[in-house]
Amino acid sequence: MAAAAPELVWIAEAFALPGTVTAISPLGNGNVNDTYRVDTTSGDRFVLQRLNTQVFPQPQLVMRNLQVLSDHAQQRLVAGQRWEVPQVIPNRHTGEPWVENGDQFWRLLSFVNNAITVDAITTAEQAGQVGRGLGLFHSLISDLPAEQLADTLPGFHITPGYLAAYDQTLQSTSLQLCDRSQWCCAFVEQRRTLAPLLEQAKAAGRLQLRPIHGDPKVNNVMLCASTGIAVSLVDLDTVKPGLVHYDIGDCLRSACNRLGEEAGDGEGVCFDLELCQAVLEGYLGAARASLSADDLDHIFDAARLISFELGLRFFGDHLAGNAYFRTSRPGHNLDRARVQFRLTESIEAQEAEIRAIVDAQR
Ligand code: GN1
Ligand code: MG
Repeated sequence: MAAAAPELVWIAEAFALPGTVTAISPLGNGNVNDTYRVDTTSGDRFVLQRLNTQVFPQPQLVMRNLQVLSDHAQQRLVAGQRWEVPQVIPNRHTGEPWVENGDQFWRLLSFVNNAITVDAITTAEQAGQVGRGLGLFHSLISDLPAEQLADTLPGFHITPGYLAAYDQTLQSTSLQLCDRSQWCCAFVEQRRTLAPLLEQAKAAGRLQLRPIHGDPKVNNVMLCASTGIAVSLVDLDTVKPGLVHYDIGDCLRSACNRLGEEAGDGEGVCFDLELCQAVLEGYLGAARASLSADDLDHIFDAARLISFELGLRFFGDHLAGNAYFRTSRPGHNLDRARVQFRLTESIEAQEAEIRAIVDAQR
């Protein structure tokens, strides 16, 4: 057995695994949950995750959504189509889809075999597959009644809420703001009026609530290791009713930034139009039928707003002492914020070109 913390082995084996555990190793680069790969004597692999219950205070609801989604998608999948929805492995003692250990909440999911993820896109083909993956996911869940899904994270992607929280933090912080932070403050001030854009379009009836993924950044799309095609969208904690624009914006902001989210303090970050075109072709090729003219009109706004929003969330968390996003060095969330703000600037500077790419797909 490779070295694995005995506590982790105990937790993994509390689930109804075939065989016993042979190895447990950290998996992926999530900012919120803890994720491990579990290997077993049966040869099957699994994904073990500790949910961050500060972020998801009702983890049972997260698991119920996952079950609803997975049941629905299984019925909708066409025979022969390679698309995988992670399956939940039950607790071997209680049958529940989780194991609790003190105040820790754990789950075990099936592993998507022969598939990879990338933290930053390098080719237009990958970008096209990431877009197609999101489009397939949206079309699979488009007829899942939104009311069957619980809201696992109230306020998620409601930009005015993040702005209000940021204002409060800024008022109460005793941090001496460095030049780089002051640049971020000025950046937010200049874009304050953007914040309610998507929420206003929703209130005006131009955009409708639908089931969404909530977090479809590039490294949550799994690509077949042999063919490169998208085969799964993982990290389903934030599946809930929302605007597909949150997803489209999140997919674009992460896929069209070749330097990735961890690009130092943002120097050189830009929004790549070739990748944008590929993402949208892939996405619309799979999901075009469910989008209205109003939906298409708001794609540019979505890309700009979700980049800005994530920058605001990172910056707010930096000011608040890094309570939400996991960090690995001082100033990490400030750097991440500046990456997203540089990306926002680049999106703004290319508004006409981005709108033209959308218009060419109508
Ligand atoms: C968080 O945990 P992870 O890395 O999948 C966050 C997303 C952000 C993302 C940025 C529940 O996702 O909203 O876009 O970091 N998830 C939550 O990397 O807040
Ligand atoms: Mg996530």
